[in-house]
Amino acid sequence: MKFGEMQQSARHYINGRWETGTTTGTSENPSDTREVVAEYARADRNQTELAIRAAADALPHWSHSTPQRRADVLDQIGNEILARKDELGMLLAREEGKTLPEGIGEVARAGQIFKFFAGEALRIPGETMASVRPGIQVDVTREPVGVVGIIAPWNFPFAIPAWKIAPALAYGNTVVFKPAELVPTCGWALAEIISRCGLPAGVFNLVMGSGREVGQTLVDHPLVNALSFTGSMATGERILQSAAARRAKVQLEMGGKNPLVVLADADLDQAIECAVQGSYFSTGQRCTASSRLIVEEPVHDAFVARLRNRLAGLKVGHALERGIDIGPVVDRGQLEQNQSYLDIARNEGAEHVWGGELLERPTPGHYMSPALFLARPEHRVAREEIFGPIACVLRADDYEHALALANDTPFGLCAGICTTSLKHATHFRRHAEVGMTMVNLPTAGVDFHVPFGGRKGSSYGSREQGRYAAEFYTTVKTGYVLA
Ligand code: TXE
Repeated sequence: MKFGEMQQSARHYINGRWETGTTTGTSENPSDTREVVAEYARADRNQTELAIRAAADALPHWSHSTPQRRADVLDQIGNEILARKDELGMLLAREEGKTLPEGIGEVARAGQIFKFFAGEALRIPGETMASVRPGIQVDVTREPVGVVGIIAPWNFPFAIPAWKIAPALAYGNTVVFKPAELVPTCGWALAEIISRCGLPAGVFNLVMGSGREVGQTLVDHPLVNALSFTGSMATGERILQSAAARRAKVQLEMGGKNPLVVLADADLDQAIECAVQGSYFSTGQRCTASSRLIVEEPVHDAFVARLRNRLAGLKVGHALERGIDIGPVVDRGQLEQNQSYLDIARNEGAEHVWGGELLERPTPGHYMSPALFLARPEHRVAREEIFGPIACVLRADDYEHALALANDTPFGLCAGICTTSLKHATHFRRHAEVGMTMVNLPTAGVDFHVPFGGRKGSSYGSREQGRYAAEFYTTVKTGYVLA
């Protein structure tokens, strides 16, 4: 099957069968809103419950499957994703609006994640220890946590589901996966590959539909043992409360308002590239985007002038057009939210430097030019996650002031610094209150084999990705034997 170019008809995958929904929806191409990417099935509460029961029924068998079996399945999924990265990348670009190279890159990353966890399935850790009592042996083993509900956002419709589904299956759990409503076809394409890799019925299930109905059913259902969510802070908070009330295990990845500090001794060309890539690529729709550029006084004006020139040269257009730097905003709602922040910024007194206009292109889409403001730390544009191609520059008196500004946020996902000073880079790495730091690199753009996640309002629960994912997708058992 080729998913890249045609209109698709996406169905749920429940208990090993493809099912129509109780209703249908359509997903559209944000680069050309006349184009329907797919007609997709939407589930209600009952249909979601069927998927949850299927996952619960499949658990005893799958949780005792051999590591080799799980490794083979995950490796096969990873191989197929990698072999079809161009076609799937095109589907991603059509449905989410990333540029084609970004889409292909994301799909390749999803494939690598499955292959990484194929290896991890063979390396499930355990410990043996000497007991403090005579004649006793102690060991600590890891077991699957159970049925995992996976609730994904729209901004990485292949990579984020991959980094949740792959470890869930690797460690012997069963899955009910709900993609975001804006990108059901990407979720379905992933499910279509997973459906052909030899998993027993019910081990992996896909249900599409609204957060309020499908998502909330997953959150509230007593058979769902663990919930992995990526999305907005408001939804994450709600999920946390419901999950805690019934003591389900929960892991939340939410927003960011990531700082990129530029010190006076930085290589300014490099700093500008870090800012452009980190703040504006993928249309700024990344939780790791550097939406706060904190620039030390001596280079402030030169940095702003050069960044402005660079922004003026960026090409915004149809995600599949060759040579485009920035695709459209994902949908009308997000575009309106972005535009409202431009008004908020101006009304609060932030100085507009560049961009933010709605753009006309040959195809009707949600296009806007990248925007830059000079802001003060108290401005909302410098405090709230906007999730669009909008960044602000904050002026810092010196390094200490820059660090204080970097940490002055309710978020704590990622922080970057551009400097040639080892002393400042080292200090920053130690004192940035975040889960990930970058030196002379954009804040966005991470490896797939090491932990991903943050502190403060950005994340809750144990880390995703790398071998640290075992923390969430397994539960520990301590065994004592009289020897
Ligand atoms: O997120 P939601 P949305 C931020 C970003 C964006 C805003 C809104 O600022 O503008 O969130 O995006 C499901 N129970 N981020 O509306 O609502 C929902 O269906 C269970 C940042 O897309 O949080 C979707 O599958 N699930 C973020 C997922 O939750 C529910 C990435 C995320 O949707 C639910 C995305 C409920 N009650 C958005 N309500 C990042 N930082 O990466 C919704 N959902």
